[in-house]
Amino acid sequence: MLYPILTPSRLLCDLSGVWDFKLDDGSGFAQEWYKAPLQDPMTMPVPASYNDLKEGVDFRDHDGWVFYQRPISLPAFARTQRVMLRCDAVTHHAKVYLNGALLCEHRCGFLPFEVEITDALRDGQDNLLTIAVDNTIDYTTLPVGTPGSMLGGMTGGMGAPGNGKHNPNFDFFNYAGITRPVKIYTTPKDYIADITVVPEVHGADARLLYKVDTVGAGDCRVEVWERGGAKVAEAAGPAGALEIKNVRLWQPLNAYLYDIRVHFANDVYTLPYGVRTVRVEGTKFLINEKPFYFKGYGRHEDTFPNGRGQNLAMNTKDMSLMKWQGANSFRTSHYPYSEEMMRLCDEEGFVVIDETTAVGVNLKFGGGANFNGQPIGTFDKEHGVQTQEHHKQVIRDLIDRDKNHACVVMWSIANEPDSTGEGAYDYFAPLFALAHELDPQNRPCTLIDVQSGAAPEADCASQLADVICLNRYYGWYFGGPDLRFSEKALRAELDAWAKIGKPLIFTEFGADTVMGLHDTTPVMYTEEYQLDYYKMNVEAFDDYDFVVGEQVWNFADFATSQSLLRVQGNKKGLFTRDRKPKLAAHYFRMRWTGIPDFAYKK
Ligand code: BDP
Repeated sequence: MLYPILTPSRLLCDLSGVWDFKLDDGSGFAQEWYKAPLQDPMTMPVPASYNDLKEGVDFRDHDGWVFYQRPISLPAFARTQRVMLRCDAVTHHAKVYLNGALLCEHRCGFLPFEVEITDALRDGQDNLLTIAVDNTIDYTTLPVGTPGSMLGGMTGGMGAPGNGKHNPNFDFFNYAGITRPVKIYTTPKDYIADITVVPEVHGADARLLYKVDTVGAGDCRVEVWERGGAKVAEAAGPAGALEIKNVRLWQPLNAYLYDIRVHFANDVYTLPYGVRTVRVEGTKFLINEKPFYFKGYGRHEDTFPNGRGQNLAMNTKDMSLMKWQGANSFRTSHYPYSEEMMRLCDEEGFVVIDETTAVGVNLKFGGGANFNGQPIGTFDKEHGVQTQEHHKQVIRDLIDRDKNHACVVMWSIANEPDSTGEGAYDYFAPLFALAHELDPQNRPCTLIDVQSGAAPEADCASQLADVICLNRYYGWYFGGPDLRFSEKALRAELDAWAKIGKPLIFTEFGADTVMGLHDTTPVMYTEEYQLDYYKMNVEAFDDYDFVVGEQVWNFADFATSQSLLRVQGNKKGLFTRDRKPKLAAHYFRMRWTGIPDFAYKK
């Protein structure tokens, strides 16, 4: 799916602004709120999560539907073209109405969808656009939630179950709303529907294999331009090869992007494109055929008061802070990030592990889920999660959106699923196969492995993942505060994974730390303990050649549901939520600026 841009043939209008808004009181659909202007609406900015923007726990924790509304109109000349309405992200389930009629419905709160509105728009008057949004999470959704009537879930045993609400089976606040922009864009009637480009590098030169999906009649021409410079390659036809002599590669932290300009009939579209290769060989992760070392973070799209709402300024600030520390990569934990962020990573040379919305596919959290007192297996056909088909759809849509990004070097199929549970292999094997089949670049795929204590052989990640990615909390949830004991256990586990013969990245390790808590004896939650915790962990990583990366959990403190372990949110950030560094942020700055991006472990 193409990112909407202004081109000589396409118009683009951003509908960001203040919309009318109302929480559903249970009568919204029965009374057809989408057919007329909302009665007594509140104001609400788009894009943003709504939760932190008005006061009161009932508002913040609203469970169910809300309605957003605004008038839209277009000048008649725009309607001589094909007019599309595009929502970049509506969390989690959207119903879109124009003038009272349902245009489309979409599930998945972190990926775009669009619908043609050329014929639905009324000329010469305002049109009433309503977007109803549902934040419900349960055993059929990704992320997974626990129905309020059920026991279990991440907050299981802490008072939440039984309250009639849907509780997250994951550790971040269930922010909701229209979290990324809503846009109208136009195309000619004969148009470019999609572009796919696959890089091959041969010595000093590159060949880009391209395919243009088109609708209608016309000739297709593709050109490659240097930024602000010369045309370096061109080809005709909807599929073919573009030959670039003396190619300038996209390198981590040293990005170079070409502009690929596609012409079809009267349509024109420009795709920024970085040329680089990615593959796994033995226990190495190769970018441009050189062994890469991942330094960086698991993150969240989480700021105050936007919630998960797009925050372009913070994206730029975060990138700057990560570069200041010598980081070169992050994972889009635990959902696809905005397209603006992905484009920024292409521009800035930041390496990304791109994750689906599959978090919480694990009913062992919080002591385990149960049904009438009987333990439930995560993949139990009757009572377990019912997410596999939706999971496939999310993988399709993610790859469709992000397939051309140079920054994306690996797909993460899920975060901390029950990969040792009965039925895990049968659940995940088709998903890995699908991702490999759909990705035109056939990037490596992984799943992010939960600390379960099981042997690697008993974990389907050891068979399915091209790169082993571990979330490990030795010295925190396991063994804390005894760091010496924890270190032994960490090293024992690394010895076991060494036998699998694949590269390994620590995609999470961390300790909650409240900024400003200090002690001469490093006790848990102090900045000194966080520092000692990290030193112990990375010293162990350095002793294992097949460990090819360290991504700290988390870049910044972030909002979560309330529980006994969360002090106004998760405090594992190296930065506070307003991006002030804790002691350990300075430590990693020293460490990472001393570690080369390539050939750290030869
Ligand atoms: C892991 C999860 C992550 C949590 C983290 C933690 O992947 O989402 O926030 O642990 O407990 O289980 O801080």
